[in-house]
Amino acid sequence: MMTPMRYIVLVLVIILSLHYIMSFSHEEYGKATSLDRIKQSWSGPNPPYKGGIPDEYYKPSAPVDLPDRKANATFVMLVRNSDLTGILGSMKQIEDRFNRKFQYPYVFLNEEPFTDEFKKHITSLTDAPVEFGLIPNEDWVQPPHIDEERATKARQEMVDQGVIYGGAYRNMCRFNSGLFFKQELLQKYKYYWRVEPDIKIFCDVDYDPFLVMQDQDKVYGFTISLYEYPATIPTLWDTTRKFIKENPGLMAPDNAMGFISDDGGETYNRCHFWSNFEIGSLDFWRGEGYTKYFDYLDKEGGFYYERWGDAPVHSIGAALFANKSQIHFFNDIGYRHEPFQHCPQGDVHAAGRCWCNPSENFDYEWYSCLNRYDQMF
Ligand SMILES: Nc1nc2c(ncn2[C@@H]2O[C@H](COP(=O)(O)OP(=O)(O)OP(=O)(O)O)[C@@H](O)[C@H]2O)c(=O)[nH]1
Ligand SMILES: *[C@@H]1O[C@H](CO)[C@@H](O)[C@H](O)[C@H]1NC(C)=O
Ligand SMILES: *[C@@H]1O[C@H](CO)[C@@H](O)[C@H](O)[C@H]1NC(C)=O
Ligand SMILES: [Mg+2]
Repeated sequence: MMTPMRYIVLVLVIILSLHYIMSFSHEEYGKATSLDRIKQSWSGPNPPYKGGIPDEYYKPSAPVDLPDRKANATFVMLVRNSDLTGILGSMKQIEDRFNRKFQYPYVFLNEEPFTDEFKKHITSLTDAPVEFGLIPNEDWVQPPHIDEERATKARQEMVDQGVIYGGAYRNMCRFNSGLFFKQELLQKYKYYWRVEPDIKIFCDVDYDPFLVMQDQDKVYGFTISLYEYPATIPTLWDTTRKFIKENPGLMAPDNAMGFISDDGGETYNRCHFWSNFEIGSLDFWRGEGYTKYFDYLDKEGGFYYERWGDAPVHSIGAALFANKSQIHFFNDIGYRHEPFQHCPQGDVHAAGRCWCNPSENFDYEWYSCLNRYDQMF
C-alpha cells in the first residue's frame, strides 16, 4: 500500500525528472529554465548586455581602438579559489580604469587547481586573454633543506610575540619573492603588474605604464612605501651584507642604497616598497644579481626561520641591482590596499578623474618612506 506522503513524493520526483530531461532534449524548454540561463551567461566571449529593455534605449560601446604598440606584459594574480569576490572587485576596476582600452592578458596562479566556477566568473569580466596556472608543489611548499623543528619553534615564538601569520603565509612570501617569475605561464612575458584582491584603483590610467617601463628602461614601479616590522626580519640585513661581501660587482653602479640605508649600507632602515602593488620587469628578477641573491636568502632559510616578506626582499633586490633611475614612483595611479592609500595630489588628481579624498594620502605620513625615495634625486 502507498501512503499519501509517498504518493506525493513519487509525483514530485516524476515532475522533476521530466523537467530535467526536457531541459536537455528540448532547446526552447531549456532556455526557459534558470539553470540554463546562468550557464549561457558564463560562456564567453561576452556579448553586449541586453536586459529585456527595447533596443532604442541602449548605447552600444564603441569598438575598442587598440593602441598600435603594446609592451610584452601581463597582469599577475596569486589567489585562492576563496579569493574570488575580492579579486573580481580588483579586476573590474583594472578593466574599467585601464585595461578595457589596452587589453593586456591576465595570468592567475594558485597552488590548488582553480574551480570552473572561479574561471567562469573571471573570464566574464574581460575580453583579454586569461590563463590559469597551477604552481608546482616544489615551488610552493617548504623546501627540504629547512629544519622543520627550528621552523616550528620560530613560528611559535612569533605567535607568542603577537606577530601573526603561519606556515602558508611563509610559502606565499617565498613564492612571491623568488618563484612567481619562474612559472611556466610567465615565461613569455617581460613585464608584469601584480594585483591583489580587494584593492582600489582610484584614477583613470589613460596611458600605458608597461610601455613607460619598457621605453625608459625601468625595472620596478611602486605607489606606496613604508617601514617593515623588525620582528619579521631580524637577520635579513646581516644576510644581505654577507651576500654583498661574497658577491662584489653585482650591485648597480648608481643603485638605490640611499632608499634602504641611512648609513651607506651599515644598517637597514626597514624601508620597502609595498609589494601588493608592483609594476615590474620579470627579466630583472630573472637576471644574475637577483637570482643569486634570492638563492642565497633561500638557503639561509629566513623565509621560514623568520618571516621575511616579499616586500623587503624585492625592495632590497631592486635597490641593490638596479640603478635608482630604474625605480619608478607611479604618482598618477591612485591606489588603496587596506589600510593605506596613495591619492594623487594637485593637477594629477583632476587629470586622472580620481575618486579618492586627496587629504587621505599616505605619501608623507610619518610611517611612509617616500621622502627617502625623493631624497635620492
Ligand atoms: N593561492 C594562494 N594565494 C595566497 C595564499 N595566501 C595569500 N595568497 C595571495 O597572496 C597575496 C598576498 O596575501 P595577503 O593575504 O593579501 O597578504 P597581505 O597583503 O600581506 O595581508 P593582508 O593585509 O591580509 O592583505 C594575495 O594576492 C593573496 O590572494 C595561499 O595560501 N594560496
Ligand atoms: C617577451 O619577453 C619574453 C621574456 O623576455 C621573451 O622570451 C619573449 O620572446 C618576448 N616576446 C616578444 C613577442 O617579444
Ligand atoms: C646602471 O647604469 C650604468 C651606467 O651608469 C650602466 O652601465 C648599468 O648597466 C646600469 N645598470 C642596470 C642594471 O641597468
Ligand atoms: Mg593583501
